[in-house]
Amino acid sequence: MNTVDRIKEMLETLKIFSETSNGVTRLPFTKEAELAVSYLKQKMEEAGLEVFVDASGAVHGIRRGISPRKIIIGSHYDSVKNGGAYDGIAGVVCAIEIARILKYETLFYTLEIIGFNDEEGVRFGTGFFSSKAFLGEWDIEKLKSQYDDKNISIYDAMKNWGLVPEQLINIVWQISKIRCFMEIHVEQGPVLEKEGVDLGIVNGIVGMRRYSIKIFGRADHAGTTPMNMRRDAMVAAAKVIEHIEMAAQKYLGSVATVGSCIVSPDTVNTVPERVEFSLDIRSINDDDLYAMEQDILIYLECVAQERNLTYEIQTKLEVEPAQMDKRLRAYLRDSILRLGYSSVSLNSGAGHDALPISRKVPTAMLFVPSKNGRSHCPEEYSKPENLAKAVQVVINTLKKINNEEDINNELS
Ligand code: HGY
Ligand code: MN
Ligand code: MN
Repeated sequence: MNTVDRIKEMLETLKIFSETSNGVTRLPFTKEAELAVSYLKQKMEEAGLEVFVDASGAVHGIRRGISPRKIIIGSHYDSVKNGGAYDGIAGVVCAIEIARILKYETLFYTLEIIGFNDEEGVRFGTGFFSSKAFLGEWDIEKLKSQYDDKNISIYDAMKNWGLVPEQLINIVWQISKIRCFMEIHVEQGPVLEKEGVDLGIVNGIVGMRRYSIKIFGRADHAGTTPMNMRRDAMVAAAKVIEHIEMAAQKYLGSVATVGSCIVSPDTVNTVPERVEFSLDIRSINDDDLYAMEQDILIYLECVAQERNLTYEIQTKLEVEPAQMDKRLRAYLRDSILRLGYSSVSLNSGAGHDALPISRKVPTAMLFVPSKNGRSHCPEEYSKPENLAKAVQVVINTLKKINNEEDINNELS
């Protein structure tokens, strides 16, 4: 069996671990996640790695090198709801394949493969759970303040899954012990396919901010309440959501999405008293991110005052835009050229574990083309042949890093 076949087989198997048959739904701290983790553990062991699951639910495979300093390669194993079979998990599978190919090679750096947990943030509206845990950005109070739609906190979901939230503190990375982090990921957009290239080298990743916005009005009879006497939370939310689209269009390259919306009492003949909706805004430019946020919040305040409504905003996620490591990008480009593959450099409109990690660790991302640019849907697809090319490029890059001049100085 070759690399392409093994990637195909692992992805075909992993997509079974899903709550839904229409696309993949594998949310954190669920049965599906547990099945995926045990399969990943088995594949990591077959690749000759020492395997463990950490307090965040991330699964690790380690190959000790001459030095305890490590090179980490990985991506996330969770998915969105009714998502695709490649987002995140394809990067984990490629990382395992890299370890398998290098099974009998002793490298200078220790190689660590990681399947990150809850990068998407779909269940609790947050995001980058494991990667933020490695950076020491969670505390017990935060874990207890974020809830899913069944009112289960991250803290309780972790405990129900057999984890000990208090042990998150023990998995915080010693940054000096890490040489770099690399992530292979499907592009999730149309650029690479349109350019007709094999791979994409990521320059920068957009900054992201996520909020939960609740608007409170008053429930009234839909038939007897005159239009000028209503405090209709739904009409207000509709006006704000339309303004959100307009605000995003002002800042070229920025985007804003309202992906979920809950109305109550949610009945056909009652004026809505409460609307809760999500807001996800992104830009490669941090100033635009801030300007968009202010633009939207000021408009929300105006609508609330005009219509005698109240509102609450909870910030769920805030990550600045990031540039990938120059030297690693050069290594990737050199490996691609020597292998005779084609590539372009591009920014990522999608968030990745590489985004928070790159703030503290030299980080690089390698993209693989997405068919029709589609992602976060059952139609998501990337060719295993291109994933195999990414594996080869990262292996060659790993070897370059392991033969860097300062290592030779260290060894001499
Ligand atoms: O939302 C994103 O961009 C990523 O899929 N987590
Ligand atoms: Mn992803
Ligand atoms: Mn995603």
